[in-house]
Amino acid sequence: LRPERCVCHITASVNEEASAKAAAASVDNGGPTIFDKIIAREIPSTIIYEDDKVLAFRDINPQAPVHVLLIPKFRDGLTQLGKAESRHAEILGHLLYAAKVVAEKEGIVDGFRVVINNGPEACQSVYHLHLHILGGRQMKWPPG
Ligand code: TR5
Repeated sequence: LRPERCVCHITASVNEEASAKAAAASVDNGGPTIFDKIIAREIPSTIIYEDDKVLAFRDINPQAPVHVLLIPKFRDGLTQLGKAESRHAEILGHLLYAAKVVAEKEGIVDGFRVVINNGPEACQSVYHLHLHILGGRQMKWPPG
């Protein structure tokens, strides 16, 4: 492993190392992301929940038996949590409530974790705000 090149996850997994490099190289340019194509059903994903404001689908590279991404359907400038403004308070609250609904649907409501990676130092790789909902195994603390 080359920590100086792999700034995000120190891992032996080729897939995860590739993901970490991609995250380190990602920038918030405000442009469309792969999640726009998922919302538009232009590329396949396993959607497990949606309402008029949010969409939840399985992460393509799961880090736990249950790993769901929950996103606002209308990004409205929310490329990352650090860009939130007061007008986003309602959707941010709705996302947290929807995370609990998803956890219930997935049968993990008694033990789950919600993660938001914000910016390169936190390994954010897709600049459309998203909550990771993880569960189905014993979590560790502190996170990596
Ligand atoms: O690193 P951050 O916090 O930005 O999380 C982005 C997440 O998006 C990662 O956990 C990726 O595994 C996930 N991801 C990336 C793609 C993708 C996906 N999840 C579902 N489906 C996906 N497709 C079709 N394409 C991706 N590039």
